Amino acid sequence: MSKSSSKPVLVTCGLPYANGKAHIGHLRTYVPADIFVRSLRKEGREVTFVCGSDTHGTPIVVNAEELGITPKELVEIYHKHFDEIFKQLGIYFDAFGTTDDPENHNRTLDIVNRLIEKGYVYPKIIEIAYCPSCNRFLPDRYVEGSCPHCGETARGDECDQGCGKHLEPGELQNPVCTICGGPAEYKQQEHFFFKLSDFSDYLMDYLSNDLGGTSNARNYALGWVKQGLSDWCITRNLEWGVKFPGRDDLVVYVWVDAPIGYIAFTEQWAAKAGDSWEKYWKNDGEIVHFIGGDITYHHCIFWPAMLKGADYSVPTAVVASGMVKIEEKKFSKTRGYVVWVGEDYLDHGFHPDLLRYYLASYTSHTKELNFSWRVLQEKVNTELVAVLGNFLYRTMLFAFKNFGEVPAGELEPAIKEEIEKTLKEVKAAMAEYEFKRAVDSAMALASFGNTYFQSHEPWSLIKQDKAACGHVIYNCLHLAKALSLIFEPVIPETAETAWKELGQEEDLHTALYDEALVPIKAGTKLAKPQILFTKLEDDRIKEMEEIANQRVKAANAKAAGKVEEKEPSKSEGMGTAKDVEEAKKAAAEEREILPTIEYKDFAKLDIRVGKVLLAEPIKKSRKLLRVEVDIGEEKPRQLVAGMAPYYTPEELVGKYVIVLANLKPAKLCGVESNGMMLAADDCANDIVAALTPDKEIKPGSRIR
Ligand code: B3M
Ligand code: ZN
Repeated sequence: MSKSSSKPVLVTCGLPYANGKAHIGHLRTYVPADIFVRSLRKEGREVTFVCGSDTHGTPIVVNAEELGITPKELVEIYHKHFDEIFKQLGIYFDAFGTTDDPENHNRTLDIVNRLIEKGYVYPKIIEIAYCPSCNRFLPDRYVEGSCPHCGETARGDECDQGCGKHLEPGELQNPVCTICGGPAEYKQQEHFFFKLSDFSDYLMDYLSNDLGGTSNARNYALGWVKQGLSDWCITRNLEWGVKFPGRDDLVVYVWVDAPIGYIAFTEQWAAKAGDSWEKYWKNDGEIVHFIGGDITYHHCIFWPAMLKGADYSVPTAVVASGMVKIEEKKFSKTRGYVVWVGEDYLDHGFHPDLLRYYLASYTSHTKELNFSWRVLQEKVNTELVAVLGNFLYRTMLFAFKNFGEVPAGELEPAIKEEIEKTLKEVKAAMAEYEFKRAVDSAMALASFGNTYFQSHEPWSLIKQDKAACGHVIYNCLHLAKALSLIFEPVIPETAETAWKELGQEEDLHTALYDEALVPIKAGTKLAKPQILFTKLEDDRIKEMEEIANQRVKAANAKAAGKVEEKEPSKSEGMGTAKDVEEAKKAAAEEREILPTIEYKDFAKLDIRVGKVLLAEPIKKSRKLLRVEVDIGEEKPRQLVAGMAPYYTPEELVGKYVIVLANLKPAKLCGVESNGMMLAADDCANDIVAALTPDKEIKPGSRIR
């Protein structure tokens, strides 16, 4: 990012596959990108921020097929999901489209046609895996076999369990069809290749001299170019996707049309805003891509070569994040090391700003980030609560109680200097994508504020010299205003609360950093402050750790082939490409009848008819209801049921339901559940139906 430039900047984020729910790993791209965008806007730069759902490719087709829905239906579900999650986290894109939108089909065709015209695309007969019993070609994940490089089990397009190499069609050995499990054979087929090898010299120069961003991305990419680039097969035998020009039986490979989405979404924004997309993609506006480190190859090799070949502008910077670990374990959905943004975080009432702060300040952007509930607790309690929250709250409370408005005073030069220094550090750090450094220097300003407040003892000063006290508080309030501005990119919602309590009328989100140097106005009315951050108590953290442990246990049990407790979450789709296998397994399990059991096993279950007496939402959760059920005992039973998305409390009250009465009690969202209300669950369609007896029957009657 060139510091002195005043060019407009387009910022994009790697497109989430519309194939699974958002987890904390995803946010490592989106939160820092949003912070970066907000910060640039605070510097007065013109910024456009776009993203969208990646909707094509075999994983999505395979997953939809397994779930018995169309790819279009599947991607609609997850597109909506991501759109909502982003908004809840305060991440607002200027456009959030999908790669199946007409703009993207058209732009992809334009680029592919241009590459064809310029001689960069050629046909070649290659060997493609074909399944004689399914009678179809097997692109990418439809075929498994052994890796020609390392011998490990691999998928059609990637040696996912071994050496990690990208595999071209036809390279995989001993191919097996993943649909029927039968042996596949290689058949000759015409496909189309992009002459990537023609771009070696260009890329070498571009990566060494022009591309900005983080050095990890550049260095990896340079290494690959030095090893030599091979041409790239850009077509697939699929129906779902962008048709290759002139060929009804082929679509372009998903990694062709996915990055082109960045252009299509810019077009969507431009159409809405009455602006031009060409200022980024045809002229010299800056283009900054935020991505996960694992898709560097696509963004630093394939993508600039395609753009260059088709006469579009190439990216100015690629910012690649490090990996995310969960409780020091490698992220893995099959092994249970995953934290879902919705049900594990937001639904439990944790504030989005806490997570934003964590992701920005845990470590440098290119390093590995560990998410741990304990660390979250510690960072919140010792940094947000004890330093920033403490300064803002004590300042505003003192000012509100003793003055009710901003008292008269003058901004001390030392305070102004400290703010100037912080601003300079924050801007410099942001320009280098060093978000942790930026947040740390902002926090140092809050610390400075605490020291200033403490050492001036306004609580004694007020008794001796109200004017002198007013002056100190004036400076503290000014610092509070500066802190709201400087922290806005990281914790936008909380910063806005503080800003409003300070009586500031301008929109904080469009206010510039420079406003932090404009002395706060004496006489501005102050609002009664609220506590901005509250301590995360042990029991909340323990509850989350318990959920995490249960998930890992369930995953282990599943892996060991034991009969496992059903996980509460539904249709756990696949976040990244790697997880298609899981999706298939989950879908298969859904259909599969479990092994036969003895009657004595069934007899262990105490299942009874219950009548719902009361149902009410649980505050901290969007899924859970607290329910009281009469099951023929003296007192009604309290249950916690994940029914909120499917039933209103009113619909449940009075209903006869079926309850597993001897399930070990468990606490969910702090509420004890003494049993389980049984329901039928159609995961694929997200329909849940409570079981109910066919006629009215006495509560407590047994099911056998
Ligand atoms: N949909 C997600 C990933 O591999 C993939 C990104 C596309 S960016 C153009 O991380
Ligand atoms: Zn391999």
